[in-house]
Amino acid sequence: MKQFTSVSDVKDIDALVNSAKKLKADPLAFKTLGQDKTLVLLFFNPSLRTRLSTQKAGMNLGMSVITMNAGQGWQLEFEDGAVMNTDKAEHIKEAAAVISQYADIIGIRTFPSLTDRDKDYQDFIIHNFIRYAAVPVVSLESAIRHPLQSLADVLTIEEWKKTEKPKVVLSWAPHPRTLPQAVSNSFAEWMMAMDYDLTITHPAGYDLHPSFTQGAKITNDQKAAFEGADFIYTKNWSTYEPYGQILSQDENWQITADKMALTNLGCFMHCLPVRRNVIVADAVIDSPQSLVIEQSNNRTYAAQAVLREMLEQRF
Ligand code: SN0
Repeated sequence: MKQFTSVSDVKDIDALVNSAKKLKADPLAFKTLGQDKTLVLLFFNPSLRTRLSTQKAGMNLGMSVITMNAGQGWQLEFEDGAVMNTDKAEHIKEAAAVISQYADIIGIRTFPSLTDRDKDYQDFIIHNFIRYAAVPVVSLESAIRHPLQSLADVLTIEEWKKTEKPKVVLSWAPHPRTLPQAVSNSFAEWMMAMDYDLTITHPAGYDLHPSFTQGAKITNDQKAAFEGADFIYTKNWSTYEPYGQILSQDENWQITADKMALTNLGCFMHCLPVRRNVIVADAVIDSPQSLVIEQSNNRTYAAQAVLREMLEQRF
């Protein structure tokens, strides 16, 4: 695997999920695989789980890990042929090539602008890193996808599902800020790749880009969507069309115990961080049906499975 930015970078999803399962059972089974190798993690945006779980994953494989908050020093230039006489001090061509001198694998987190849809949906920053880096690149959440989160979510569903093809519902819920579509886009494409029964529910105007949701059932009726569900995956996102807007803050979309009662004793999932009593009621996130901490735990093994593949050069 030369890059990990989306489910389409994965040749054999079942093998990757199985590898993550095995690493969870025995996290130090490959503790010398990454000896004398360096993982450099660059964060252009804040992170708690991704930062710590990916570091832990690298450490479990015996790698040295360097983590850096990027974007707080000088700004990078990404445009080809730019005349660099403004505020951008270094071009991505040099930056990615230089980091490749120190790193055997590079991880990058970068949020979308939510103002320039074309640039965001080209996944401009991560693809420029891939273009100019000499080593494999892992997405730690890009402008439009969060594949390590989705792999951890698949692992969690595989562990908790009661039927071969569970009914999974991705439900929008309200949030006070304008958030990316990345987690939801990625979740939808990984659910389809796993061939689960996926329903997406959101208020009118919140359709995700169809390239991520093709094949899913889509409804504006949240309660109907919840009927018989095995998993409720909740996430807020801002609109795709018009881009990056908040059209609704309707608290009737919050995940409550009444709504969970419509499900097939369904589990509650969220990638975190979550706004309690805005996105989800305390009674739901604090219930035994809530898998949020287990999802976070599985982030380590998702990252470890991906790093393992890269270290073994299986691409
Ligand atoms: C990010 C997102 O993509 O929605 C990261 C999720 C893994 N979430 C937030 O930025 C939430 C911040 C907030 O103010 O609640």
